[in-house]
Parts: sequence; C-alpha cells; structure tokens
Amino acid sequence: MNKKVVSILVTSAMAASMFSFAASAEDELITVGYAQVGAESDWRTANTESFKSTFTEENGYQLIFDDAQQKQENQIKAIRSFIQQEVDYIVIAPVVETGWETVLQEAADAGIPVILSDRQMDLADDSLYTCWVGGNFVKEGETCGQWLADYLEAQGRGEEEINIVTIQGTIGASAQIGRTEGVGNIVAQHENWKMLDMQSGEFTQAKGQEVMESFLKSYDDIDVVICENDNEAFGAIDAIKAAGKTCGPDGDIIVVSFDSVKAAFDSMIAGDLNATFECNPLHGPRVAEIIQKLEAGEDVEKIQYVDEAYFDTSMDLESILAERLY
Ligand code: GYE
Repeated sequence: MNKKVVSILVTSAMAASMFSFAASAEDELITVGYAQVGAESDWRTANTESFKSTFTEENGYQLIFDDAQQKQENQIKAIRSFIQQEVDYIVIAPVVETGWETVLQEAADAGIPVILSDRQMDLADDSLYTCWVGGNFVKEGETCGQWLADYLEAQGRGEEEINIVTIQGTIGASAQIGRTEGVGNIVAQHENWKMLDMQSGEFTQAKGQEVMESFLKSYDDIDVVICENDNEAFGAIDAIKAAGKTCGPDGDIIVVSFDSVKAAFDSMIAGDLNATFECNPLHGPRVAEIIQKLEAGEDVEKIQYVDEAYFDTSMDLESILAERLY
C-alpha cells in the first residue's frame, strides 16, 4: 500500500471512530425539554438558573429550554416541539392550571413522561403526568394570614378595623389560587378584617406598582397590602412612597409578600417590607432526582411538597441573607 492510501485509511478510520464516539456520547445524554413560564420575577430567574445549572452535559443531560413569556399557548407549542424532537422527559411549570388535557394526551401517546414543577394542573385524569414537585401555596397563604394576626395582636390592634388589599398573581396560576385561598381562610376568622379589593399584578414589579397606584386612589385607609410575590411588593412600595405615604414596620401601611428572594431581604432591612413568606424555586436538583429514579425503574411520589419558612423584620436578616441561595 502506498503512503497516501494508508494515510487516507487511517484518517477515515479515525473520523469514523470519532463520529461513533460523538454519537454514543450524545445517545447517552438524557434529553429534557423544560417549558418554563417566563422571566417575570426574581423567583422565576432563580428557578431557570436552577434548571440550567443542573441539566448540563457534564451531568449527563441535554436541556431544551423554552421561555413561554407567561403565555399558555406558547407553552403548548413548546411541548409539541419537545414531542417532535422525541425528548426523553418533558418538564412543565404550567402558567395556569386548566386547559392541558389535549397536549398532555399527545405526550402520553408519544410515550414521554411529563413531570410538573412549581405550579400544578387541574386535570380530570391525573395519570397524564408522572408527578409534581413545588411549594404548598395554600399553606404559604395561611402562614401569611396567621403572621398578620399575631403582628396586629402584638401591636395592640387585634380588635381594630383592618382594611386589606391584595395584589394577586397571574389569575389561574396555582401560586395565585393557593395564596389567595390561604390568606382568605385566615381573613374569614377575623370579623374586624375587611378585604377591600383584589386585583392581579401578574407577578411583576411594574404591574404591582400600577395596581397599588390605583388602590391608593380608590381607598384612603389601607392598613395592609398583601402582594402575592416579592416583585409586586417592590412595585407597591414605590407606589406608596410616590403617594407620600410610608410603609414597613414604622410606616402607615403593612406590606407582606411571598417568595423570599434576596431583594426582599434588602427591602426588609431598608424598613419597607414587613415580612415575606418563602417559596423555594430551586427545583432543578429535585427534578433531576426524580428523573434518575425513573431511569432506574423506581417509583416516585406523585405529589412532593417542599418545606418553606418565613422571614420578618424581627429576625437577624443580615445573617440570613448572607446564607441565602436565591
Ligand atoms: O411566586 C412568582 C413567580 O409559581 C411559585 O411564580 C411561582 C410564582 C412565584 O412568578 O414570583
């Protein structure tokens, strides 16, 4: 054989083996499509980051990430494209609870397991998804309401007439439904508490500010504003200050919110926010653990709640903030 032929043979053999190496390495990766809600809040950013840093090639995954910009129709499109790409698993953080039957049936027909994360779905047939992991939103709401009762009691305002407004999350989202219900359960126990109004701030700072501006125009005696996430509270606080009022532990209006992101600690330390009720967004590792169990043929629990705490200005917030992951 002449040198040229040998070298061509060697090169093509190398290319072939490199190709097969690349193909097998890719085959071994578990492909996960994540239909994310959007990028509406600090919580959501932390949640996205948790998935992106968990589902890496080094960890054995190929992640196909889709941001639905808070629109269910975009999530449905993303799920259909995951099915077309024949992913191994579909993970969904559903924008709202209803309207998923058709697309989940399509995933089931394609034999792709669906894991729900963060928010839940309201389905006639729960076998359409494998399992769900997230926060207990009703419990978060009840913890918030109970905190308010204790706080007012400690201020000697337990019997006083208390006017409350709520800036809700995206209507129809589990986090909105559960938190509204949980707070409502405690409001119902207090005859002297009045829920003046509830409107959606879409879980964003800008909309939270807008809704608070309109509440302040409509009602001149607001004692408490409940914001269904921290970012709405940041907007509400801006609106309160712009209206010449004060808030926080030393102010006219008590402001409470949900999530407990780092910026909420800054706001409490600054004396603006009274309390925040935790919702943990770090679901990436939890979902990876579920996938690993399914890969090993093990059973997984259908509903998995994450433990959550709350934080208020009576605590050593600087020390807690130093340890905070999101
Ligand atoms: O509270 C909010 C986000 O579904 C728990 O969505 C999540 C909520 C979270 O936009 O900040």
